[in-house]
Amino acid sequence: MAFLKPVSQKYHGVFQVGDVKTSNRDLLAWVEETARLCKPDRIHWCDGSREEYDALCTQLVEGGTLTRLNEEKRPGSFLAFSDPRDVARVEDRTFICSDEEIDAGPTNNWRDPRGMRETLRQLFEGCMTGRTLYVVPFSMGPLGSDIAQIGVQITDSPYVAVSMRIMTRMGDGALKALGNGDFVRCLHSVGAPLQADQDDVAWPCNPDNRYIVHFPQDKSIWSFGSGYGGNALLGKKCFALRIASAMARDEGWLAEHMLILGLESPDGKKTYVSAAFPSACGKTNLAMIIPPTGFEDWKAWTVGDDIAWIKPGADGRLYAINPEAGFFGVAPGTSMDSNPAAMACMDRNTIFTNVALTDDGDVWWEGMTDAPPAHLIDWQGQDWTPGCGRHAAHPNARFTTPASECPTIDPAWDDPKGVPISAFIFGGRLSKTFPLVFEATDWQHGVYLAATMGSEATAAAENQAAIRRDPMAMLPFCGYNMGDYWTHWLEFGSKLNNPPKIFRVNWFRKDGNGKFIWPGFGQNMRVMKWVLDRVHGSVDAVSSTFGLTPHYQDINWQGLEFTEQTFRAVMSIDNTEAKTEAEDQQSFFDRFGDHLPPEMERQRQALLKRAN
Ligand code: O2Y
Ligand code: MN
Repeated sequence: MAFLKPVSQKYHGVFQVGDVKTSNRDLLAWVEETARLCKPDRIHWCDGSREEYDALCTQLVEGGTLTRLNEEKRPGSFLAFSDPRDVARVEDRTFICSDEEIDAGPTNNWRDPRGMRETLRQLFEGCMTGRTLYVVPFSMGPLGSDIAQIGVQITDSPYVAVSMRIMTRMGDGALKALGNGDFVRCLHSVGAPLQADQDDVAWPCNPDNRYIVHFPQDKSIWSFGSGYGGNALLGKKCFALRIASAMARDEGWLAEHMLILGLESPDGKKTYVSAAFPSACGKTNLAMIIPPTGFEDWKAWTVGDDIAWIKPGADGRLYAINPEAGFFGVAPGTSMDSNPAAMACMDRNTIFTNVALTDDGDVWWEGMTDAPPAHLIDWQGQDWTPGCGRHAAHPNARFTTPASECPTIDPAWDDPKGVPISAFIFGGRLSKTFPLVFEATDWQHGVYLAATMGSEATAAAENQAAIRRDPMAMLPFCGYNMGDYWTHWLEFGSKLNNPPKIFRVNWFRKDGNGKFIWPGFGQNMRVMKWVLDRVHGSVDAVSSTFGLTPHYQDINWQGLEFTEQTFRAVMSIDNTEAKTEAEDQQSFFDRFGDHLPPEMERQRQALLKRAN
């Protein structure tokens, strides 16, 4: 099995650093082919060891990409400032290259695979000159899990290599799990070759020439020009959602943009749920929820904060794994009040990106404390004082931290079997129309509720709140036609004997004065408890226009003053608004033409009928 090359031996014209511990011919051939195309100065096969991580971090500190934080305040932690032009995922530069445009669907940017391959070949030609090509083998999911998949990322960014060690099971273990098997090819370059004697910059990238490209048919990803987050850590959105959703359709499972949460009752019974929310709906807060007063003997356990891979088990239940091994969370707004577990995750061994640096070598961001420090270095490296009119941290600033550091991490989070899922929850951010919580009457109705969810966006023209649909929170992440994805959900559920119940929640309902009615955060546990009671059949529900809703007395109000009248306000349904909603859904459905499953329109007509 061992295919060993001694340190610093020449390997097809470039220096090979370290051992190659695989005999996987496809992998060796792909690395060779890529090295010929990208022309790096060196190749380094990542083994995933702590020593390698430390050495790469030291190299990044010496090169100016990372700043080592105060060892007493944040042991083992670093701060990176990105190029100000490279701060987030670039959806308009994200492409799905299926043979037929219709297979990408109306919600993706499609490009012809042949033309795109040619474009990419030209871009990647010589793009790693002067740099090291890192070969990063990784497992999405626990090593040896039937639900896990292996990927290999080739990158010229050491920042990406160290981040991949936090976010995935990276290195020798993944290579061993791969053996001679198949893997997802993830090719990444910051797109900034270095000419002889050219000094590097702290955050190399190529913002004018970014391409985040997916080829679902041959399970490969090519990413060029960005070193940031979802554009560059290819195991996350590119593989675990866009490529995996297409794999899941072909193989009969689900790859979803969902957190996984375990809720343990005082008698020790644990029930797992999986939940999808569009951005800015408090997904990480729910993944790490702290049960409030009135739930003293309850425990909440985090399995995952962003992505779930879900397969039917031999017992007919659905089992989910978190394919990731770390959290890549938004820092601004995270505080000891909003999410103490996330704060504890960041106590050590964390790489921060685009937050501010304090004078004593720690980090700060908006919302972390009530009062800001008197002086900071902001995310663009400039002096910052309160009231200077600029953000100290970029609004999309991130922390990258191992899941194992999380105080609420579930003991089964790394279990190769996964955890059994009893309910799916879908949420949006909507100030009106939708109640705090309601349950689908059956699987098909639940798929319709998930497909039509969304958040409010202000339509500039009319200054009116319109719903920006984000089906299953997968709009930017589904690797194929969203209409076919709904068909897959419908067929998937129809094969299950006892499918999980499906719920919609809305933490963001407002009153007549524009104030949020529901307190949110830890108080969401009260809604989750009702969800569990419905799953276990211990309470009945009331039929409504949108679905099944709770009785006031079936929610545990201990420790929260929330009158029946206020409950009625947060649960109220106006049939005129419901009718407007059903009518508004039509233009969204129309976009999918004959790829819209007829069941979706049947459900919409049924809603119209109930609203009338
Ligand atoms: O901005 C990025 O590059 C990352 S976006 C992201 C990161 C972690 C979890 N979710 C998301 C998302 O956009 O859903
Ligand atoms: Mn996400």
